[in-house]
Amino acid sequence: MYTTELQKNAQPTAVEDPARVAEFEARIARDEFIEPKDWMPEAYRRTLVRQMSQHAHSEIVGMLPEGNWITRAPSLRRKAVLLAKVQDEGGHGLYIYAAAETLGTSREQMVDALHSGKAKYSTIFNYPTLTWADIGAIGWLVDGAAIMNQVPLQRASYGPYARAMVRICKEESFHQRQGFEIMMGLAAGTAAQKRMAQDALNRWWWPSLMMFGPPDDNSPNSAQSMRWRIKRETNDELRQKFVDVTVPQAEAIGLTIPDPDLTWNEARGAYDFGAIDWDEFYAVVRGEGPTAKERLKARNDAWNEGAWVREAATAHAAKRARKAEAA
Ligand code: BYC
Repeated sequence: MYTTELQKNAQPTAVEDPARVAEFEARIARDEFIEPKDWMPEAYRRTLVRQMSQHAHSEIVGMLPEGNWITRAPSLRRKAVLLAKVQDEGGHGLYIYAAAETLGTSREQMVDALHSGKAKYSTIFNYPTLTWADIGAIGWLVDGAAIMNQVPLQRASYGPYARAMVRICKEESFHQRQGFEIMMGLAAGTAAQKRMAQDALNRWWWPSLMMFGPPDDNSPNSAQSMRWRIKRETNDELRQKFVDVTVPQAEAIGLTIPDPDLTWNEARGAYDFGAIDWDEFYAVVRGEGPTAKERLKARNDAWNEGAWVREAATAHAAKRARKAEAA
């Protein structure tokens, strides 16, 4: 389970024309966007399909933990905001699937890989949302981490991916603020509300740090993706930036980051933080996360229950095409 079949099943790379490879490398060095019809090395194409399909799956699976709270949001305003946010995530998934399709892998192939459990999606969405404060913590921390990772992706070398990220980042920034606003309200509320906010922070903090991926010295894809300018900053660099931005936000609303080793390092101008439990990370990547089975079942059920809509839309399109031909 959880191997990247789309990448691993790809045909072995044929010997590529060195002149074309050199021209491609030169375009990357000039910071030009690579577009769908441009020549590109097969390994570059495979890396993009791998990362982009995982990214799209994360957006779609990521709708589930928050979708779980739409009917239980504490006010009409909160319900409207959460509904809009969850819809945005669905839209993000669709932009990224569409961008990934320009690389020659069909949406059906990508979605099949998700539904059969072969594809990866972000570890963070395999944790449960137990209280309303979790919705605040997801917006604040998970969307906050996502923005940190996605801002540099706006300059990824593949044009359709980079352009999809521009709109996504704008929407994510609204998501982050709505989450922080929920946490701010709870932290300034009754003692029980403040405890609920702190409990959510305690449970989401470490998984949020894991979202950035393994440490740089154990990240097999980073070096090549940095050379190709798909990734512009490493997993550890982005994780550090996230910690540095988020700690003062927690302090501002009177919550405590659950890390006794967290200290400001004057010399580095950054926070030192405690050790991440990488065993937990790899277990969740292997599909052993607390809600992994539930998430996969929910996606498969949604797909199966929506079959009639796809069939009706296809039949309608065929009817319109026949009418247009006859006219
Ligand atoms: N979870 O060599 P590495 C959102 C895998 S959704 C699972 O560092 P890379 C939102 C990695 O795939 C937005 N797997 O890889 C939605 C690789 O395995 P494969 C989520 C992970 O690609 C709803 C292996 O570990 N954001 O914002 O250079 C509600 C080695 O890693 C994870 C994205 O998807 C993980 N956390 O770097 C709220 C960002 N980390 O593929 C919010 C797009 C690593 O070789 N993706 N792995 O079998 C990326 O930026 C990069 O792919 C990563 C990993 C930084 C995640």
